[in-house]
Amino acid sequence: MQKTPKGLRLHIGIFGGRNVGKSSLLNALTSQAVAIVSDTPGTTTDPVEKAMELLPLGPVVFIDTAGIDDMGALGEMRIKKTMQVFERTDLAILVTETNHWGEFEEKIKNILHEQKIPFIVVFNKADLAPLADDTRQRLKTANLPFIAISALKKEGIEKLKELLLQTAPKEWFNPPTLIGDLLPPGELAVLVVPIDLQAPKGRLILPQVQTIRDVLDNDAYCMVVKERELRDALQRLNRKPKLVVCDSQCVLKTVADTPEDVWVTTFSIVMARFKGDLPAFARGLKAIEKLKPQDKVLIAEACTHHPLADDIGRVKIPRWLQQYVGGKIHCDVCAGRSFPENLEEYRLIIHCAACVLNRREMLTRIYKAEQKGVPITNYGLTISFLQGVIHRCLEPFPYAKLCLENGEMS
Ligand SMILES: Nc1nc2c(ncn2[C@@H]2O[C@H](COP(=O)(O)OP(=O)(O)OP(=O)(O)O)[C@@H](O)[C@H]2O)c(=O)[nH]1
Ligand SMILES: [Mg+2]
Repeated sequence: MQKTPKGLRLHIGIFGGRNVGKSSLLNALTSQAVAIVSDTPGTTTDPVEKAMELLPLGPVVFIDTAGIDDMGALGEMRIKKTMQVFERTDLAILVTETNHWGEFEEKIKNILHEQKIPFIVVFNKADLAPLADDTRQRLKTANLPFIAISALKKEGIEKLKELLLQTAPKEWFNPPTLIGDLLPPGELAVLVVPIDLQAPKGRLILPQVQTIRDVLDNDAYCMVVKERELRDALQRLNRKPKLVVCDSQCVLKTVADTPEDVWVTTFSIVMARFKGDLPAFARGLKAIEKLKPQDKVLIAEACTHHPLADDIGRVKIPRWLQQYVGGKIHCDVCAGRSFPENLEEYRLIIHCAACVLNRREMLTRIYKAEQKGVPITNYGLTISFLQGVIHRCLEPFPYAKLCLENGEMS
């Protein structure tokens, strides 16, 4: 099974003294009984790892560790293993019991500071006692993000996830490449850019420009053509390109004109991976199959452009959806920075390419949709799906393809 490589997952280490509830917290975060919990201190001996998709962070792996205050010979070995976990931790959770801050907490804090690992202090077992003012004050003075939760009662878990998002290393939100990883140095990509009414005069749009820049940054090269010239341009080449990337609106023709053994995808799909969560969007497509006449769909547009007569979000997608469903679909449009609160009213959210949003903002929108249990996808994926070519377009992204086929979660 194709999964997100471990190296591409954000590693979240859970550290703390024995019996503070680290394993209970792992289970609460993953909603699964992953780790053994007991009131005997020293229950966890070896680190326990659980990979999952944690929206809005995307693919993560949690690592539950043995209590670092463990004593005796066996304890020393455990401490050693726990110490090794720090080395692969991108983001840490320091767990302690409410209002307790002792020698071991101080020790872990120092290790995390030394290794420059961002972390959150979690005061667990808040059901037993509220967090005292002087504890709050102390943490604030030390400038440490903290939260009081109850792993047992599953209280504060959602807030903790939000705090994880805020504390995650910034680089995590800036994936380095659009298509560079699909295109080894020296390889060719063909970019298909239709020049229609919606194309801005005298320039290309941001995803096209970003893709060209990304190709150059990766020491590959590209050819830019309009959809009508693609077939002829491909015939002139003495070597097949590695990849063809097209505008979603000409995906059908591009797929037809590209040899079977050459990858075809769309700028929307590339941007969905770059800006959002491609597997989540691929899963969201399954909701289209279940749409019924009179269902409500939210069309979410991040920028506020003046709608044209044949606007993609307002006219074309609603029209194609209705043809697919065979009846009326109520499409509401939200534009700009505001994202409505009443998401639960919708069967599906179809988002634009999010050129003007950053990755964190887009991931937060996906997270909000997920919290309300509403599937979300984007314009380009929807178009490729409705045109029947989505499987071909997801070939370069096997995990997302699996999500479309199986609704694979992690
Ligand atoms: N009241 C209360 N008890 C909790 C909470 N979280 C965990 N516990 C209890 O604390 C005990 C220890 O929980 P674990 O999750 O095993 O703690 P741990 O930190 O993994 O312990 P070691 O693996 O031994 O280091 C168990 O009896 C849990 O039921 C909580 O939020 N509130
Ligand atoms: Mg444990």
